Amino acid sequence: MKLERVEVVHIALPLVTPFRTSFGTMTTKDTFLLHVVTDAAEGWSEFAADPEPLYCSEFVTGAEIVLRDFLLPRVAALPDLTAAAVAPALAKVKGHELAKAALETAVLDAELRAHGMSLATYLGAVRDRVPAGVSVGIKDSVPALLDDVERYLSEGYVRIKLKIEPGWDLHPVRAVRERFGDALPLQVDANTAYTLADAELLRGLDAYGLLLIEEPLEENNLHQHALLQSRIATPVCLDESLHSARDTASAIAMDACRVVNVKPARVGGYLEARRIHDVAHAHGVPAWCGGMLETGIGRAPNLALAALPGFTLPGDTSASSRYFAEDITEPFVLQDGHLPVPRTPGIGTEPLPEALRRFTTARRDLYG
Ligand code: OSB
Ligand code: MG
Repeated sequence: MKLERVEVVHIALPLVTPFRTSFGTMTTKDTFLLHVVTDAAEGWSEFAADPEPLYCSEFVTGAEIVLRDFLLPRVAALPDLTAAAVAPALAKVKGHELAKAALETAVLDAELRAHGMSLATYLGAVRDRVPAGVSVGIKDSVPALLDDVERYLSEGYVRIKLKIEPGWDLHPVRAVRERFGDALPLQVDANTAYTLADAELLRGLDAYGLLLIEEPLEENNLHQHALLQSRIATPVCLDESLHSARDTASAIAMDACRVVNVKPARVGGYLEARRIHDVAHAHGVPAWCGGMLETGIGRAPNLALAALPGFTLPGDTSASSRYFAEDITEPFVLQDGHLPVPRTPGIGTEPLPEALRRFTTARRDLYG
């Protein structure tokens, strides 16, 4: 393929409910889509990070500049553009995995459309629907949390993840266990909010039979996560600290994690995400597909990934209605606790032009 044109489409979609984590509160999904035009087909992707660098170091304004000035010129210079050629062409640019992932995914969407193949088939999906978990934000009170969890369970979600932070950890977990029972698949996500000095407090979570505790300590500190794992029974799961298959291999070898959260954006795209899946699967380490409150453009390819055999735990791939009253694609609807794996060519969805127009805040040509 040959790259002909690339545009960014900035969008802002109100969330149905504010989403509070240990790093901040989101009320709007504010990001950009990448629209790639090649001589063979067109492709779409969604940049996964936020306007502020609070979950990770990347952010919306910065990513647009990185794409325009450093990533697109390298990809445009490729004599034969394929998705597999994107990461090698970008390897000399340090970091910026989420921006790289957006570019690789849009190219992959175009390439697969040109071949009439779905991303699920390309990645090796073995399921046509995937169980859906839901990530529940920090609330002002335990009764408000219990109401939220009750509503999600009545909608059919098969696993609950509670966001935690110092001051909002043992108490809400105990309340959810007491109300909904020991059989409820339950896990927590601290988004780096604790230190090793909190090990005894975190050990208190062992009493509640959690599936895992996600990213309790600072990003990239595999050593301290391994020390924590040696002191608690709850399996440690890494999110922010895993940027590649190599990181994942190191973390598993060090016993810094016993579960892997795979977010394609965080690791530079679906090709590296597939390799992380393979590393985890080969070690018998359970994996699941994380999320970044994506619109349908980011959600569709995550569902394809989540259908691989090593994704043995339900992911954060929730239905569109958990996030938005109206999405920019056909919505993904929960059915019997599951979401369907898209099976049409490419990522398996595209923006609905009229909805996209209404949620668009700016459009700019980045190339061509
Ligand atoms: O840490 O998994 C996280 C959302 C935004 C940024 C980071 C995270 C999350 C979530 C929600 O937990 C996942 C989702 O429902 O998309
Ligand atoms: Mg997380």
